[in-house]
Parts: sequence; structure tokens; C-alpha cells
Amino acid sequence: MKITGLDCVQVQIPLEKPIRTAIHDIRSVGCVLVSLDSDEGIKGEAYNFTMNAVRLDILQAMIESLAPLVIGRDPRDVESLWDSMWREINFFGHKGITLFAISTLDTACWDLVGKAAQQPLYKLFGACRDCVDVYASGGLWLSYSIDELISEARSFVAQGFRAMKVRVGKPRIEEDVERVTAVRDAIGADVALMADANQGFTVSHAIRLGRRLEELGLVWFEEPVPAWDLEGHAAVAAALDTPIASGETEYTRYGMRDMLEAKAVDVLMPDLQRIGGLTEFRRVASLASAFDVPVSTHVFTEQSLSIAGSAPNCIYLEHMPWFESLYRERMHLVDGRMAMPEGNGLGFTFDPDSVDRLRIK
Ligand code: SMN
Ligand code: MG
Repeated sequence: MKITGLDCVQVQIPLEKPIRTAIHDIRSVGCVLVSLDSDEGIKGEAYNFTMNAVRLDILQAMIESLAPLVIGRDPRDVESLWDSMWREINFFGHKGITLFAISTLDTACWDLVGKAAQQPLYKLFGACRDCVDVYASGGLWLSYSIDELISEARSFVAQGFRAMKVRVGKPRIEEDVERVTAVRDAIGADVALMADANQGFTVSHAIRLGRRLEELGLVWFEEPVPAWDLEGHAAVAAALDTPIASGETEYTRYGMRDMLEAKAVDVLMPDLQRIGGLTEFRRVASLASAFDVPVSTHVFTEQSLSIAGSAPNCIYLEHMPWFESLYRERMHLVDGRMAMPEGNGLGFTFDPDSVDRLRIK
């Protein structure tokens, strides 16, 4: 099988209402949708995204600049393709936009591989489960009032979720405690709850807030301090009983190795478009297992299911509904857990009508 062409389309997906975290102000997400054509008539699809659709042209140009390395190649040679892209980007650097591009192309290659083999990717990788614990993450934002937090938390439970994540990052500790307590009270003790600070705190603030939140039984406290401050993460992790999660802002197995060696995390959270695609995500899940550290996927819900279904140390799938409208297929919650897709490859295919509707370039 050979890759014969690469197509990019840009879309912008508006959010129902503007949302905020400690560091984000989001009104829409923009994606570059990548489609790899093959001489077998099947397509490999993947996307990456930016908040508010900024810099999509740069992202697309980076992807297209790597096209000569994949066109004419067999997508089943993913390891070789990954390696040649990695060497090619050396001058630009092994973090940032270069990795966004490698990740998307690698994931699209895997989609082709699975479709050609007529297998869902999680089976091809070696399945370990057919459904995975999932948490609702498309809500409970920092910009919400307490009433909004309570009603959305209840609505997640009503939709069948058994876990959810609330954002923290208010200037006053008391206010965050009040907000997280309100969510805990709304969902009861049996529904799992995570909190995400999106890098908004100093070490001392994070420890003081973390101590106040211990009794609420959080599954984890995420990105308490800036992503680059591994010592700070480790200090927070050492001071609290609540597990610390982080990783979404770091790149590749080298970034993850540094986090693991620094004891910065109790739960490692690679992001598919920063980590280096499915190839690198699988390596990183194995690496984390050698530290007895579990992994949890970050955003990219549909595309990350293949990891969640094949990495035994994957404890949670993050459910972010923003990209659902791109796809023909829908995800299925079964008894509060997310079912693996039945379709071949990633199991999700772009819906041409939706793509046309959302298309900006
Ligand atoms: C997050 C994800 C995507 C956009 C904003 C914030 C967050 C998470 O860090 O982990 O869900
Ligand atoms: Mg996060």
C-alpha cells in the first residue's frame, strides 16, 4: 500500500458559549483536518486543533512541509515514517508546531493501517479492554457561576457520566474551595471528581488549596503550577495525598521521561497532538508503566480511544465533545464507561456535510 496524496481542510467549530480556564479564553476551536489518500482507495484521517482557530495556516504549512516524507511511502512503515519526520524537523526543534504536524500525520497513517487491515486500532495494537472509565470534561469552567457549576454537574450525571472535571484558578483559595465543594455536594460521594488548575498557581498556593481539597476525595489535581516547573510539580505532589496529574503541555517520550524522573506526576496525561501521534503515545504509555505511573488521555477523545483500549495502565479517557460534529460516527457511553469503536482504523470518519458547513479554508 502507498500513500498517494495529502489533503488539508480548515474548519472552525464555535462553542455554545465562551469559556475560560486559568490561562485560556476560548470561543471556538479551529482544526486542520488531514486526509491521506492511498492507492488502495482508502483514506487515513486525523486532525489537530488550535483554540479560537488562530495560526491554522502555520499548522497546515508545517503539515504540508512534511508531505514529501509520507507521499509514496507505505503507511504500515509507521516507525520508519516517524523516524524520518523526527530527523527532518531537527533544525526547527523537537517541541511545538513540528510535533503537532508529526502527530497528525502519524495518527492519519495509523488510521490507514487499521482500515487496510480491517481492524479497529485498539485491537491491532493488542486490546486490553472494550470499554474504559471516562470523565466529562466539556464543562465546569472557571467562568461559570456556582449555580451553573451545580446544574452542569447534575446534567453530566443525568447523561450517564460517573466522573467529571472542574476547573480551579480563582485568586482566593476560599472561592475555589467553595466551587469544588458545591460540585462535590451536587454529585455526591460516588461520582469521581478531578480538578484542573491549568498551571495557574504558585507552589505554595497550590499546596494550600490542595490541602483544603483533600477531604473532597479528588481523583487528581491537574497542572497545579506552570508546566515547565517540574520541581514545583514534585513539591506539590510530595506535599499532598491527592494525586497530581500533568503532561498535556509536554512533548514526546523525552518530555515524559523528564516528568517521570522528576516525580512530577502521579498520573501522566499525554496529549495526542503534542506527544507525537499514536506511535509515540504507545511508547509513552509503556514508559510510564515502567515507573508504575498510570496514564490518562487528553482531549482528542475519539482518536485516543485506541490508546485507552490497548494500554493497560490507561485509567481514564477525557471526554471533550467539541469535535463530535466532525464525525459520522458517535461515541457510546455504556454504564458510565466509554465503549471502544467497532469501525476499522480509528473508527471515526469525517462527515463531509459537517465539514462543508464548518469549513473556513
Ligand atoms: C483543557 C483542555 C482543552 C482546552 C482547555 C483546557 C484542560 C483539560 O487543560 O485538561 O481538559
Ligand atoms: Mg488540563
